[in-house]
Amino acid sequence: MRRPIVRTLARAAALGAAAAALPLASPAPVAADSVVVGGKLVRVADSPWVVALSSRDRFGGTRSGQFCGGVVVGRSTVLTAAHCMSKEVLGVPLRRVSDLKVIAGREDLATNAGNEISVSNVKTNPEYDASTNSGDFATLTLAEPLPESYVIRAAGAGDAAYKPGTSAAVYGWGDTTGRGNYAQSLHAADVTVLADKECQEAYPGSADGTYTPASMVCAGEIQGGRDACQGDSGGPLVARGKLIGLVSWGDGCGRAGSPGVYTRISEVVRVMKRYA
Ligand code: 4AZ
Repeated sequence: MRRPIVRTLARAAALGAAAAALPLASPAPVAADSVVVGGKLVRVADSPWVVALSSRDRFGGTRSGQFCGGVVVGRSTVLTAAHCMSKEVLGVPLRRVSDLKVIAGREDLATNAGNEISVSNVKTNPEYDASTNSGDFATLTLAEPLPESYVIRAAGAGDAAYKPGTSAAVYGWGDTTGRGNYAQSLHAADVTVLADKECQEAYPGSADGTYTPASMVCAGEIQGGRDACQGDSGGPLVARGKLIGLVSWGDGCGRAGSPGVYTRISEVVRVMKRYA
């Protein structure tokens, strides 16, 4: 179904919090190849740049208020998806969310490991277009800096990490089945960077969005399987040890012929320089 991604995410995140309160209620089988459909559990110590965005006021406390992902690109700078800051996701305008936090160093959302850091400023990309999904990023400024060791390098334009066929990994606490089963602990899935032509054929333009090579990159397995899903938005796609994308959109999760679409980081870097 082609539904507005952002509304689905907000509703799903709330449901996820409720489901997590009953961990034994209905343990859905996770297909071996189906995260962050088709993913595996990973240690945040091995990927310290992955962070959770949290608002307990909006999403409840069971999973630390997690509703989106993010990635540390500077000691005080986190990137996420622009759509994560929208009223559709938050349920209220961003200015009404008084407890927005970045959670670093916590793989299990049921614990209080790591750090919760207040966000002192949010800047949504002025070029974000919600109708095509192009330019889907926002920068968060942290009230206190993280250690330098948390920062991941961004892959610039022309970096080999963007080459079709490159192995990449996507990280998040989102839906692991496409049926509203939100992860309690951090997952990652291996996906392949696809050629722009394949992405354009998959998304020539619909209510979901339009694949735009200049500002997007797509990844997955053309036969379906491993993919990002609801709740992973804003989280990192990493290849060759560098950040190449932010989880942005797609038609469902892990469907054959519907790869995950990511905000292209080289474009984020370009736009950030322009507005710096
Ligand atoms: C979402 O709704 C979403 N399969 C994120 C990623 C993908 C689809 C939907 C990619 O936030």
